[in-house]
Amino acid sequence: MSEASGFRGRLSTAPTSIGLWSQFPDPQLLNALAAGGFDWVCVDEQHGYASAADFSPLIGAANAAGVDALVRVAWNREEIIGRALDSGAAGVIVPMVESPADAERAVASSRYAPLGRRSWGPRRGVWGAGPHTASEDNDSTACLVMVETPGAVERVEEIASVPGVDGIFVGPFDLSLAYGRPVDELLSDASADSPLRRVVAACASRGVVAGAFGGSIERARLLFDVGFTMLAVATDEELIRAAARAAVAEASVSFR
Ligand code: 3PY
Ligand code: MG
Repeated sequence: MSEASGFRGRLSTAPTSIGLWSQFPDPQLLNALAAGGFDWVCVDEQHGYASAADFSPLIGAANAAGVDALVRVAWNREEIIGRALDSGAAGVIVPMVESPADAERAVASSRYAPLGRRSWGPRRGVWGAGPHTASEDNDSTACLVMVETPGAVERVEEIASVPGVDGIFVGPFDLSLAYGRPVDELLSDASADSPLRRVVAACASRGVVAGAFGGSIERARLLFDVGFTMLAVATDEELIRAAARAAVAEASVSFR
């Protein structure tokens, strides 16, 4: 692999980055929200409303606003990761990675030979966009693996050491379920041996990015305080619900 470029390069050099988690499969909506100035958006195939047919229009809409688009794929499977990247995603976030072998599978699915076994067949913005080679794609495409189980935390140093893993992305909700601890307690755990601190330390020592899903500014702040630098600070659904509540509250005061 040569120098990191494109999104992968930006991710590795940015001191912090803020992202929007996208649940709705609506390109116009994503374009409007991305234009708010996020560094990246992530289309959530695992728990959002989008499926593979929505990827290209959603990614194109984010890119039209000048924003990189990732896909959190539904599962760690070659054909799902391949379809997301073929659709123009700048990278993938792969859920429920529990071991170095899982991480190696995610990397292999994200990279063309000789670094992996991704199959050639990009769909969007490639044929008309000037030179585009497999090695350029390998250099610019990010692979982030999700740590969201206690077993993964126990092996996070090994997972972060897998060549081609660009970052660890924590799913605090699944992690809190698996530990049987409320999510906000987990996020506020300031002890030296807290699971989140262990993830951040593993990332720092291996030189990979420490990312996490916050879903709100308050939770993103807790994650930032622990040392996470790539933060999903909002979801489209919550932003819209909050804006609707605020509009109704203001209108009610003024007009009811
Ligand atoms: C989690 O918190 O488990 C996530 O996967 C965020 O979507
Ligand atoms: Mg999760």
